[in-house]
Amino acid sequence: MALLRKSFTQCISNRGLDRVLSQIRLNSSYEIVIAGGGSGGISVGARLSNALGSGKVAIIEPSDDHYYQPIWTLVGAGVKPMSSSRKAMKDVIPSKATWIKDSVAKLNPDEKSVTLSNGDTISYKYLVVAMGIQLHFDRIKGLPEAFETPGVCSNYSAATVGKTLKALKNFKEGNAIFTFPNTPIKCAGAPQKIMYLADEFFRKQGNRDKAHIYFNSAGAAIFAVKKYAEALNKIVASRDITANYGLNLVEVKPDKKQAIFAKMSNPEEKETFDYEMLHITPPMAAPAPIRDSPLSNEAGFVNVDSKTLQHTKYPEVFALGDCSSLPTSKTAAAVACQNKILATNLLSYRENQPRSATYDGYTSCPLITSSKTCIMAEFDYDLNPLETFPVNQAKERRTMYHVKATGLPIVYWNMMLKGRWGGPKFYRKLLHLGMSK
Ligand code: FAD
Ligand code: UQ1
Repeated sequence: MALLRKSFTQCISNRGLDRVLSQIRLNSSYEIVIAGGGSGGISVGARLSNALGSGKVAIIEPSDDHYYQPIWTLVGAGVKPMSSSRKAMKDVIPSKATWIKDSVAKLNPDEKSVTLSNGDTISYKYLVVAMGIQLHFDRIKGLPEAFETPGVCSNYSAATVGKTLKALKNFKEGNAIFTFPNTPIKCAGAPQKIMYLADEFFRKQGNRDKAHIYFNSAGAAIFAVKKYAEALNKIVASRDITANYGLNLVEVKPDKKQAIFAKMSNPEEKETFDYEMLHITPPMAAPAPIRDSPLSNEAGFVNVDSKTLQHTKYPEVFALGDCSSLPTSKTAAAVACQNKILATNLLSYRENQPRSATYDGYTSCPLITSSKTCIMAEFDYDLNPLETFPVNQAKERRTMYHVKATGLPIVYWNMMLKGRWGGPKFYRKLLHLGMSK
């Protein structure tokens, strides 16, 4: 025993603790490794493991919970409970896939491996990157601490969405400000959806006349697609909301209840607003392991072909969702289409066949305008509307609200995460029989 201890100590001192530990770390290998178990990772993981059987696909995901983030707009306004957005990760990991419960620390595409945060190395033949987009509350001075104070909230994270309803209920009078940052974000409609729900909430609460509602956006317009922007501008005007463009939130001073915005035209120039309620959409960026890897483009996102979803330099790597360079609006609806196209193309590539599936940039943003109505925006890479239903979807509709609030969660949990929902294209074709869509 003494001899064993002596040689072990000697071994450590000779080689260094790190090297000894690295030799007892796991080095496993899977045919397909998926980095991230969110909407993209689980849906594409289900398709691939259904096609290839057990033991071929591994999903690397650190979280215990999987969230259906699109419902957080309604959770924030108190229309749906938080529990409706959450399932245990173990219950959504596809039964034929292996769950590696850790996070990716480093992507090594030249070695066809990833390094986990515990130091293990996982090798792959094919890699799917589905790590989402990272929230950066820390890039606003005074945050995240200001979330501890009254009135400051955000629907964008599981930790802060519960504060939105509190802020709405406690609102007496003053400014209610809804921000939009100067970076790419997921669901570009969400910063204003909660504003329309707040307007309705204050009307019901009886203090709408005491509220001044501001949409302070670093962007230049209410929405990127003209057809829907025109409808939304009318709603903003009819609800007595003030929209300010080119204003980027840079600091929150909770002691004075002030929000400080820099002008996009001249960031040195600042404008200060008093607030009673401040709903923050934070700046966002690609996750650090992607930004720091050779897989990223200049903006930090995984550089994939916009039609095939295959990496432009590493053909065994594919990406989908918010972490990808795909030049469309980052939504779960887009991921619905992308997961089918990615799985088809990866399986073709694996069989040395041409990549036959082509992505047109389909994305959708159900713009909730009250707890009963919704404008169902759907569009492609060229910002042309690509609507599923044979009605004018720029109109506020009750039917679309029910599609969003009741129908789509059912589709998400029961079909998309099981690899059986590739977006509404089939229904669009069916409902537009005889028309060009
Ligand atoms: P995510 O679903 O965010 O998943 C990323 C996963 O990667 C996470 O599970 C994360 O834990 C994991 N991960 C991160 N880093 C690592 C790492 N280093 N290693 C391993 N795993 C990692 N979309 C719509 O279609 N309609 C809507 O109405 C809508 N509304 C929204 C409202 C809000 C408030 C929010 C926040 C989002 C909304 N979205 C909506 C957007 C939608 O949720 C996202 O676009 C979608 O979830 C993107 O899927 P993803 O797989 O790319 O990323
Ligand atoms: C969609 O397919 C989808 O996937 C389940 C969503 O998930 C969040 C959506 O929000 C939307 C809008 C779509 C598109 C589907 C229809 C019927 C418009």
